[in-house]
Amino acid sequence: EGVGVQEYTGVKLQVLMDDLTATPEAERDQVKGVPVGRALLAPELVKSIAGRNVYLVAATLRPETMYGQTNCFVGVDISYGIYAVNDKEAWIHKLGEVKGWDLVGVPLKAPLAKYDKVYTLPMEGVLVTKGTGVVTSVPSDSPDDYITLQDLKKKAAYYHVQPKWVEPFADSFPSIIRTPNYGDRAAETAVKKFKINSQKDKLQLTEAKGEVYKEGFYQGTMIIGSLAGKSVQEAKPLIRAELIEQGAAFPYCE
Ligand code: A2H
Repeated sequence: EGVGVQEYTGVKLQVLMDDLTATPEAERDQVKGVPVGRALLAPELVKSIAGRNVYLVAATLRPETMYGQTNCFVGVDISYGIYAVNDKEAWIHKLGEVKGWDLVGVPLKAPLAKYDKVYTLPMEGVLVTKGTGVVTSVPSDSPDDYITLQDLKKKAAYYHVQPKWVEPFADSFPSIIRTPNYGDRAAETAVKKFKINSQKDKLQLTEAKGEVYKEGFYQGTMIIGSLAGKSVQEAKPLIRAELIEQGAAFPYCE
């Protein structure tokens, strides 16, 4: 990690624009009289992104866990910019802006994930100052992701999410790393061990995160994908390189 520089991987989750178009307006939920979810289709925005592939970019420290993605998290009150880029250039020309609320329910294709389609969902602790403000979710190996997904399942109406965005993923997510002390679903084991009831249990979550990270990184073995059987330490840089090679990710430092 060196002198205060974090080496993240920027993972590109592609917005499934066609599926987005098919969403009936009537399915949108309301918060204080304002419709929420999937306003990425606002007409002026559609015009400015016409013909482009649109991605949500998530910064992760665990590229080897991308097989276990079940959804993506955003902060509902964060403003996200939409920028035009290509592989060689970044243009300082903003196409538009969306509130996190308007990304909730947006369908995505996540690289290496077992699902053809995952959804963008709300998370309370997303920091506007870290990475891209987009967190890809791996409930098998991240206690934050696991407990947030369970919260959304239990309180779908409260969080303004549709059950179909959550239920198919919340229990049947794949195991991707085997660990000697925490099993194949290290995050779930840790959430139980530290008696974590919701995403608001910050202190226990910090402890759980540390434990799961150590256990997975130092003692974990991949049980899925092209590097099944290899240790997490061996697999991590190789899977990162594979994602970058495919054009599904890029190195991201801050
Ligand atoms: B990690 P660090 Cl499987 N706000 O990716 C809150 N959290 C954020 C964020 C933001 N704006 N941007 C990134 N993150 C999360 C995978 C993962 C992560 C696993 C296990 C642990 C883990 C799947 N989610 O992180 O403070 C992202 O989640 C444990 C901390 O820079 C990213 O990696 O160390 C991690 O936090 C970066 O946090």
